[in-house]
Parts: sequence; C-alpha cells; structure tokens
Amino acid sequence: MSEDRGCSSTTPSDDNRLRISSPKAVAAGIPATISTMRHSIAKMGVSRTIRTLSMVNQKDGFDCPGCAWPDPSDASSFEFCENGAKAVADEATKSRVEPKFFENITVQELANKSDYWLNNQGRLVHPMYLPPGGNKYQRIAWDEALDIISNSLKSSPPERAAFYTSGRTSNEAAFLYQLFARSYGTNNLPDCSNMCHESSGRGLNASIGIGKGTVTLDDFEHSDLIMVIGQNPGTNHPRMLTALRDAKRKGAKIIHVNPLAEAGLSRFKHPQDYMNLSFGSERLADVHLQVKIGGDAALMHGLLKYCISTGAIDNKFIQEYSAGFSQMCTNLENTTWERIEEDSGLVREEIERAGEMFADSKAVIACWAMGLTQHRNGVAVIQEVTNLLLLGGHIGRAGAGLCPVRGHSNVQGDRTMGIWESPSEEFLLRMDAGTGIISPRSHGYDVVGNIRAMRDGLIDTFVCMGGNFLSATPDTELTASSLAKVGLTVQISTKLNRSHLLTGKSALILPCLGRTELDIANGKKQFVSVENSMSVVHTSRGSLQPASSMLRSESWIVCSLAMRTLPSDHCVNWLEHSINNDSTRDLIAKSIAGFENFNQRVRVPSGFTLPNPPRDSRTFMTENGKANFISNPLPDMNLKEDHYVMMTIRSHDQYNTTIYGLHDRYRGIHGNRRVILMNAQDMSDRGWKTRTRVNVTSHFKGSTRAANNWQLVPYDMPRGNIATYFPEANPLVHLDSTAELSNTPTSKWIICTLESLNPPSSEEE
Ligand SMILES: Nc1nc2c(c(=O)[nH]1)N[C@H]1C(S)=C(S)[C@@H](COP(=O)(O)OP(=O)(O)OC[C@H]3O[C@@H](n4cnc5c(=O)[nH]c(N)nc54)[C@H](O)[C@@H]3O)O[C@H]1N2
Ligand SMILES: Nc1nc2c(c(=O)[nH]1)N[C@H]1C(S)=C(S)[C@@H](COP(=O)(O)OP(=O)(O)OC[C@H]3O[C@@H](n4cnc5c(=O)[nH]c(N)nc54)[C@H](O)[C@@H]3O)O[C@H]1N2
Ligand SMILES: [Mo]
Repeated sequence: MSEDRGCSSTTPSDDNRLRISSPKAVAAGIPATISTMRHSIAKMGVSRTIRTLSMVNQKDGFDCPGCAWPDPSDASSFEFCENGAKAVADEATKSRVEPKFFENITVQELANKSDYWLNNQGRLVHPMYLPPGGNKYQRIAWDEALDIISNSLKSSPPERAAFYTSGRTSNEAAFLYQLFARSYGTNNLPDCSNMCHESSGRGLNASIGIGKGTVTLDDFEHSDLIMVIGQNPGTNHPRMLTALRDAKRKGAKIIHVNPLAEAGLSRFKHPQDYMNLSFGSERLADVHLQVKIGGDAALMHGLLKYCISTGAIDNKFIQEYSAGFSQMCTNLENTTWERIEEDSGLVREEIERAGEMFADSKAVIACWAMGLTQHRNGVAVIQEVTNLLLLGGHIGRAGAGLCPVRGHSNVQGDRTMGIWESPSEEFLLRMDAGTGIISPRSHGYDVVGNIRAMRDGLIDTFVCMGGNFLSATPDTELTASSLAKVGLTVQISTKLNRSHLLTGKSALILPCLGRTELDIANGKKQFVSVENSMSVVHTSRGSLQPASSMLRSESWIVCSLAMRTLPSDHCVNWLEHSINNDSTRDLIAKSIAGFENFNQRVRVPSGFTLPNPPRDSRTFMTENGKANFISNPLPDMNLKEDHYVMMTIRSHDQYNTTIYGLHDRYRGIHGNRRVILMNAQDMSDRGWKTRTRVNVTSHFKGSTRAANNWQLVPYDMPRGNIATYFPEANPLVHLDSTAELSNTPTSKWIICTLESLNPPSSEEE
C-alpha cells in the first residue's frame, strides 16, 4: 500500500513546471474558442473536428458527453462549449491503444505513468485480459472474455458480485444493465451518483417528494433572482453561463455563493458575441458571498431568519402546501447571528442585503452542485436551501425552483432507469410487472459500501460500466488494496485509466462504442436516449466510424453477458435487446413510470419532459403529502489550531479523472496539478511563500492519511481554507468520512495539517 504501487495520479515528471499568472476575471470569449480549436484539431485533425463538432447537441446528432446541462430548443448550429468540445475530442481522438501496446509494457510500468499520459494514449480497441498472476494484458476474443465473466458470476452467490455505473451510459444500456443485475439476483448497483448528487436526491425526496430539480430551461428566462451555490459553471457547465447571461439581460439578479470568486460568475463573454461585433464582457454575479468552506448552512439560516423577521414569506403557499414551518422557526431562534457570522465567514449586513434581494424577488431559482453535496451535512444543507425557497413559495411557479446541476451527461437518466442500490418497493413492483423478473428486495452496496465489502473479502466479481472507480473514489490506497482482493474486475471502457492497472486478481478491459460513434446492429442504425438535468429525455445519434470494428455497444455487452449467465429460458429476450434498441425502449415503456409510448415520444425532435409533480401542480409525493420544512442543526465548524479545511475541486483542463492538460486557465495555474491553493495571510503567518513545498496529513476521527510534496499557491479564499485538485488529493479522503444519510464522500471537507518540506526549496515569487 504505497505510492510506488502506482495509485498516484501524478508522476514526479509533472513536478517542476508550475507557472502562476493572475486569475482570469472573464470566462469564455476568444481564448475559449482558440483553446477549443487547438485541442480539437490536435486530437481529431481539421476535417474530423468540423464534422464532429457540428453534430454536438443537434437534433439529429449526439448528446454532448460534457455535462447534463440542457440544450435550448432552438440549438444554434454550434451548441457546445470549450469543455464539451474537449470531451468530444477526447473520445473522437485518432490515437489508438492497440493490443501490441500492451506487449511491451507491464501493468506496473503503466501504473507509474500519470493520468494525463494514460488518457493520451487514445481509444481502447480490443478486449484485453490480465490473467491471475500475470503482469501484462493479453489480447482475448469477445466470446472468451464474456465466458470468463459469466463463469465468475455463476460460481458465487449473487451478493458477491457488484455492478458499478458511471453517468455516461445511455438510458437503454443502463436499463438493461440493472435488469441483468436484478435478474441475476443483486441490488449491488453502486454508481457515480453516490459520490455526486446523492445528497441532493436524498434531501429533495424528503423535502418535496422527488429527488430531482423542479425547473426547466425556460424558467431561467422568467426568473428575478438566480442563486448559484457551490458550483463553478465557467469550467464545469459552460453552457449554463449563456442561460445566466440571457436571464441577466431580462433583468434577473445573480448571487454567487462560493469560497472562490470563480471566473465565469464574475464576467462572461459568449464566444459567439465576437461574431456579432459586440465588444466587452458582461458581469454576471451581482453579489459574491465568499462563504467559508462548509458555511452554507449558516448562511441559509441567516437568510431564513432575515426573511421571517421581515415578514417576507408566502403565507398562502406555506399554509396550503407545506408542513413544519413553525417548528423550523422555533429552531431558527436558537441560531444566533454571532454563530451565523462565525460559521459562514460573512457579516450580517452582507447576508441581510442578499436577504433583501431574495425578499424583493417574485421568482427565485437556486442552483447548486458539488460545493454543497460533498459535505458532512450535504443532505441537510440542501434541505436548508429548499426551506428558503419554500418560504417564498418558489416551487411550481414560472421562473422559480430548485436546480441541482448534474454532472455526467446521463447520470440523472441512469437513476431513472434503476441504477440504484436502494430502489423503492414501488419501483421494483413496476419493474417486475413490466419485465417478468423477480427483483431481489434487500438493498445493495453503494460506492463506499462496495469498497468496504471488497476490503472485507466479500466481492468476487466487480463489473464497471464506464468510469474510473479507483481514482474517483476516496481513500485511494485502501481502495486499491480492496480491489486487489476481488477475483475478477471488469472495465467496460472507451479510454485507458488507472482502474485498468490497479485491479482484482484477474482483470478484463472490454472496449465499447462511445456517444460519437455509429452503432449499426441488425443492419439498422441504432440510436440511444439520455435525460438531461431538467428531466428532458431526448435522442443521441453517433455518426463517426467506430474506433475499431472490435468495439461493441454497451447494450450488446450487457445482453451477451446475460445470455451466458442466466437460464436459457429467461423471461427477457436478451438476444433481441442486444441488437434492437427499439425493443428495449418498448420494455422500458412497460417498466418505468413516465415512459409510456417511449419510442414515439422520443422521436419528437426535442424529446419529452418527464412528469414532475412539484413543478407541474405543486403536488408533493412525500409521506405526509406536503412540502416539508426540515430544519437541521448547524454542523460543528470548529477547527483546532493549524488545522485547515481542504476542498478537492476540478481544474479547467479535466473531466473528472480524465486529465486533458495541466492548465487551470481561469485560476492562473499552469503546468502542474500538485498544488494547494491557500489564503495569502495564512501562508505568511507560517512563513511560507509561493511554491513552498508541503506535505499534507489529513485527520479523521483519530486516523490519518498522508500525501507528500505539494506546492503552495496564494489565492483569494477564506482563511483556514485550502483547495487541491481531484483525483490527486483522493488518497487524503478517509473512506468513513461521508455525508450523513447520503453516504457521499466528503470531498469538500477534509481536515488537514500542513508541514513544509525541510530544508525549503528555493522559493521565488
Ligand atoms: N469540464 C468539466 N465539466 C464537468 C466535469 C469536469 O470534471 N470537467 N465534471 C462533471 C461532473 S460529474 C460534475 S458532478 C460537475 C461538477 O461541477 P462543480 O460542482 O462545479 O465542480 P467542482 O470543481 O467540484 O466545484 C465545486 C465548486 O464548489 C465550490 N465549493 C467547494 N466547497 C464549497 C462550500 O462549502 N460552499 C460553497 N458554497 N462552495 C463550495 C468550489 O469552490 C467550486 O467552485 O461538473 C460536470 N462537468
Ligand atoms: N476528491 C473528489 N473525488 C470525486 C469528486 C470530487 O469532486 N472530489 N467528484 C465525484 C463525482 S461528482 C463523480 S461523478 C465521480 C466520477 O467518477 P467516474 O464516473 O467513475 O469517473 P470518470 O472520470 O468520469 O470516468 C472516466 C472513464 O470513463 C470511461 N468512459 C468515458 N466515456 C464512456 C462511455 O461512453 N462508455 C463507457 N463504458 N465508458 C466511458 C473512460 O474509460 C474514462 O477513462 O468522481 C467523484 N470523485
Ligand atoms: Mo459528478
């Protein structure tokens, strides 16, 4: 269990190239256009770039794998952003990892390369097998590979297998995958959502009876106030900036709540505005509330207190549709303004000014992402945001609502399709009635539970539909040693990553078709469907020639596995589903609520919107049938002296664990990712300078984790807070450090101590 096993995402060669410039105020604009073209042409060449980018998010094209932000119904001829284009180019790259690539290099040697290097090798094009005790991957035929998996599955009880999903999988493949897992006999369906918006799902379900947001893209045009909380859209959802700009032009105000002043929220320039010869950037956020990490719950308490004390509440909504209001008011009385100021890091006047803006607004939208969900109190803080919106009746009203901004492009759809370790009885009853299977009832492992089960020797077969389980999950070294106890690990993937290299006792890589590629099965062009962050289900049609004739669709892989593993007279026609997505959609229509006439409705050019009772009719499917004010005590924010709170964030040049480059352009950090952003005053108090090298120790309930050799970069952020990039910092996140109720790793709340390397290296400004 040491870094030389190859768990680390950085290599020493990344080390010395750190350059620092001032953080950018303006997001997008011409630099983004240049970066898009440079990156795309380098990976795809000129003609493939033009052909590919012109198909992104078009009605007859493919859904951008970049994020889950919805497309406007009048998608312009170029409806993508810099980072979407990077995601597309990454998949449509011309580079290939051929079987011979593995002949001359051991798995250990590959594990010593950086994530950036691994991804740069190109598309996986052939099934590969790492036999027990082997140190090199060998070419294997599809039939043989599938037999190895089904033999492994058949030789142990179903609860000893687990099936992970990352959020790029289409609705059709996700549906078949969960159907196979449940037919085989397990709900062990951990997914990336467990590390992402699980807190949103849990929080919203209890508060409003649905685990999804309540706005459509159209609502942004009718909003008076948009709160963007714990989110960096300039990098992670760049197309959202266009919606914010348009709302702003129609008179909406924007409040940005974040320990960092992220570039996109300060000023934004739409790349296409240059074409219209309109110069100058536009300011987006009217107010930036620079909360401390974890200070949002205190801020929400402050806003709630302000609105209640000034009477800025929607009495009619509260009486007719809600429960728990007076209890919440009583609880709020116990939160003092001193505590609110101390915990949020804001002063009362700032909070009251924001409260005034809220009170003056008829239609408020609250958006959030990982800055809220990946906290100890991730569920609670989302309920506090919900309380605030309920207070003003901002649900089921045009221009208003809750908006968890999803990450992976189909992460929401995968959940709708049943990728969930703890499905409701109602969901399973419908699934069983529609498909004829008998689903297991006991709940399965989520991501953290699955790592514990592997650690305890309880898993024999681990199949991953996409993703990079090792690097995305917490406690990297523990996770690596846990994976090593599994008999067989299987990665269904498009690109090489660290999960192919730190494996079970034996391992398979199964290469699959990506979003951009043509899928011809049974002589017909197949298409798939996805659900975006606002519950719109629409088609995605790939058009590029596949990277290799050996690639298979995700649906084909799942069905082929099912045919080998389940009894030959199984009630599901797996053969048909392996080659005909229409037949899968017909089965979905029978088995999942809201998908009636799926095949017809999905063919309408902009797709269809799933029912959303709170938004559609202020109907709340909670146990008491009401929208619930759920009040929560504030988390303990006290830190010991010399302790810092670390958040792990994404740079501008990465897609989760896929590292496209070593620059974080908007934050002015170049050439090196092993850095720690820190408040300049905190640095000088310790006698530290820019580029001082430090070792980090994280502390959780008496256990520690260490990661060495990071360089400090002074940054405008609250005192006591530091920031690093994920996945490099994941070895510091203790497996047991998870959010209450959602069990999401607390990737934004890691208590650390820092120690400078002695003697200090030569330090320049
Ligand atoms: N280009 C690109 N696009 C992506 C991704 C990618 O990696 N690259 N990933 C996709 C995925 S899966 C997801 S989930 C989303 C993630 O999208 P984001 O949630 O925007 O991603 P993070 O980088 O984790 O940023 C979290 C933000 O929260 C802030 N923050 C951290 N802690 C706190 C806190 O306590 N309070 C508040 N108010 N703010 C806080 C950070 O400063 C940062 O701005 O993006 C999706 N889109
Ligand atoms: N410390 C820390 N940890 C975090 C986070 C954080 O903010 N901080 N964020 C968390 C979040 S929000 C998320 S969503 C997870 C992400 O966790 P994952 O979804 O597991 O990770 P990704 O990096 O998105 O997965 C990338 C891999 O997916 C494969 N892939 C890409 N496209 C396809 C496809 O179309 N089909 C298939 N089968 N495979 C494909 C490629 O092989 C690629 O290497 O990480 C979590 N981990
Ligand atoms: Mo995510």
